[in-house]
Amino acid sequence: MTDGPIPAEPVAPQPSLEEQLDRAAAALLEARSPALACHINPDPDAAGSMLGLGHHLASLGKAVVCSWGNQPMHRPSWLALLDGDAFLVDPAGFPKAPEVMVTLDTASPERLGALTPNADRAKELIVIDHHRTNAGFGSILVLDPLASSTAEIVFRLIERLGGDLSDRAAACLYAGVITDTGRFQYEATTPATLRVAASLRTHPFDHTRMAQLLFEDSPLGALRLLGMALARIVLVPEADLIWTYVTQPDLKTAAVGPGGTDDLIEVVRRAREADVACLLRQQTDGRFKVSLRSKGRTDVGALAQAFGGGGHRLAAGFTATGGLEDAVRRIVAGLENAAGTPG
Ligand SMILES: [Mn+2]
Repeated sequence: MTDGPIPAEPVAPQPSLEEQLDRAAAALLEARSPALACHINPDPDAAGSMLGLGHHLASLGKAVVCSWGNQPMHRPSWLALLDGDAFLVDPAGFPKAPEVMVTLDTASPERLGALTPNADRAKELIVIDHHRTNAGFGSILVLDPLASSTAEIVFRLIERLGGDLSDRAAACLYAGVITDTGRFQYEATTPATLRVAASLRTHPFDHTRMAQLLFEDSPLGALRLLGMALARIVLVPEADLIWTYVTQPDLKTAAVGPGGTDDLIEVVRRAREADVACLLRQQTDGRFKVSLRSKGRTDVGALAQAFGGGGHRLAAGFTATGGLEDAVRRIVAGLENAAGTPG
């Protein structure tokens, strides 16, 4: 039975989204010192939606703190674009029991890492997210699985909060939107997304420099590592899959640090011959972190969920526990089963 077809989960729009946005805005307008957190190892949507909201709340006179639950916090090079030094604190400096806490782009409390207990103790917990896998938590849930990015939802929240959007807040949200839409390429990019982006772009931040720092700022080692991963790429036609991997020794050879493997999947997924691209990256504990991408025919979100992970329909991931070969075997079996399922 465990090898049976993976059911596709219906994506239901939140019927009370507008109401929840209103409730979130009201709670934030009441709050004196809102505490904002995003998921561990933040991407630009996580950090950008957090700091964008942070800048705006600060401009409304709030004492804002922002953090994420990695210890130590590694600050990616693009973080400087978001200008958040005034609010960013280590998890240890984050309020233990915030009056009002907001989580951004965080699909489950566990994704808060070291800040999970703080969320448990928060009096009001506002959850702003667009992950379909978010089962719902917090006291005010602003979940829109159809939104391109959490930043797009924050833009709508800021409209309700009132006040002028600052250039800094606009830059933060724009970083989130362009990253999570793959520069307006992915399925979730709607006319509404483009209108939000157009509105953000009326602010005079340097979007060209932002795009360079977000998408074209690879250290040489990351390109060497890409070369290794591409050299060993495998096509599995019966599963409509192309896959490759990188190991910890590869990272040493290429002198690549944390985050240096984040863009590899974006190149692997370009292969014409397969719908699904898979990259397995060995972590320091030996386990492989699996990234999955589909061009549209496969629900890799459902596949990742079946393996204890999560994500979106066309972009998802999980952590494999049984080693490289076992993981690939299970992915191939899962894809072959899914292909045999009508619809
Ligand atoms: Mn996101």
